Amino acid sequence: MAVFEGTFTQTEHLRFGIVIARFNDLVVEKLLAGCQDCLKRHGVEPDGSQVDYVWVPGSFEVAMMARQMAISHRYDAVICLGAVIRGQTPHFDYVASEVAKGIAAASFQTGVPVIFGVLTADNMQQALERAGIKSNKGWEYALNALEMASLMRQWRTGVEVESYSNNSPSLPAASALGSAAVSDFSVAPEELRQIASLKSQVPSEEAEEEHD
Ligand code: INI
Repeated sequence: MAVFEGTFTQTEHLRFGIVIARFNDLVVEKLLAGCQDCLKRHGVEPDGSQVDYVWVPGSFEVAMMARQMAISHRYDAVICLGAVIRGQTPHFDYVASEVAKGIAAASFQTGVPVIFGVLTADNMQQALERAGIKSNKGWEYALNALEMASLMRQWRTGVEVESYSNNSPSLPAASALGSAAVSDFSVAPEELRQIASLKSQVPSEEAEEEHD
């Protein structure tokens, strides 16, 4: 039996990207502060090399940027921060629905955890209550990112160990190597380089035939 579960303690090698929407800045800056506080308390220095920040105009733009960051494979998790507050027009519904769909797609398509840290609220009071007055959702979003980042590292390591142990003690199965294509966004560039290097060590069928 194998159990995969994220931890919150081994954070020194984790990298995070944070996308922040400027719209409703009063709320979003508090979410960001909560997020940074949580990272710091778990050993990730918010002003250090483990965290990058990208600012966008509003929540509508968040998902596109989050996807770019995820595709870059520089980050173990991407955190999206924004606040969508209901107004007098249907604009709220369009923005809220598009950002939710976009963030889910970015995560699903890339295999990188993309945390949905966009608050939706009926009014400013409700939003502020969730951004520091009662609790700070930004703190929770960072916690979710830490857990998912750690889980994905474990998952990748576990899968690699499995493909090694099922076959030759020194080389993974050729079928396992062949399954990782360059177009597969769930494989990090570093892993692809390792796979390419391992592939070059596996004798090709033609080369083996020549020796027969
Ligand atoms: N952007 C938000 O982040 N929150 C909102 O509540 C909001 N509303 O309601 O208008 C909002 N609109 C801007 C939108 O995200 C885009 O930046 C804009 O439409 C340009 O594409």
